[in-house]
Amino acid sequence: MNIAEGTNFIANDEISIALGRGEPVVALESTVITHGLPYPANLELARDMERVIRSSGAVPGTIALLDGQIRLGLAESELTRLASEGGMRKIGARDLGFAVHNKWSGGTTVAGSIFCAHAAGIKVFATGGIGGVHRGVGADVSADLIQLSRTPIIVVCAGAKAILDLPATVEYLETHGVPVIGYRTSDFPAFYSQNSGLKLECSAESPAEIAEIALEMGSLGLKSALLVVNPPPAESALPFEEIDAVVNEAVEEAEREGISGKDVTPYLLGKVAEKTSGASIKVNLALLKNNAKLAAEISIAYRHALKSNI
Ligand code: PSU
Ligand code: MN
Repeated sequence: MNIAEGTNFIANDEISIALGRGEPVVALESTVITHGLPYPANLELARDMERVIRSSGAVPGTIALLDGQIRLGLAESELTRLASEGGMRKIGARDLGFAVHNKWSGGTTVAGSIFCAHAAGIKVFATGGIGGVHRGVGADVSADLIQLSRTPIIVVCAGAKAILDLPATVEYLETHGVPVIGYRTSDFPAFYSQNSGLKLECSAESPAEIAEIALEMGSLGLKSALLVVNPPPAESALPFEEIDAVVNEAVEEAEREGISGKDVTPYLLGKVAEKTSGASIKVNLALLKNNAKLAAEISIAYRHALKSNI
């Protein structure tokens, strides 16, 4: 761990031991639990993701704030609290100082979580979709993108949601030097849909290949994340055109109601779920588990690659 003793950053025993022994650990965010999905789907999901990671042979580490402590690895009762209690904050990397100082509880975003995961020495992180460049003029840009550009960690996601401006998001990643690699695809996935029509330059066929690329980046001293985009499972994916129309309506409603800042993403996610009568939530759950599994496989491959490189 690169974290000073006696700070408000606490890893549970299972994770401390696994990290100490060099065993595979997969970090998970928690804004998807506090702000991304309704109760009880959020709790079911948090448990399922942890279960999938364990059954694939890695240790799951959900990151969240509980009463001002940054926690890595949560007990069942703590996951339940996060999923069901009101007043949970949405915490990005810049909020960590306030959150500890003011004893907040809440979910950490991709930006907040990868900062913590990297500080703890974790190499692989899984989420559903990353934040990105929002649609419209004077666009709101998620801090996830900036944090990805300065955190050396493998991030597994299903691309970004069509609530965002996807071409601008992909462009931003390029400008800021974040490599994007398609897992068995050459198309940037759009979270609910397998394809966005945006082409990728790189793809990988196996977790081992991804692990080797990340090691290569590390030995070169590159400081950015490696963003692995994993399309949602075919059985639950929705057609891009269908979801795009729903999103357009949601974006217009958000503008009309004057929603801004960190409330935009949760508002749009809620509207899309409402308008697809839950179909969006079904894809969301399926792809999160799919990403957790791939992340676990990559974390195992990374450990193998590391050993064979010594
Ligand atoms: N996108 C999703 N679901 C989510 C989020 C994003 O499809 O739950 C959450 C993630 O935690 C992400 C955060 O890091 O929202 C981004 O928020 P913002 O756009 O305010 O940066
Ligand atoms: Mn924002």
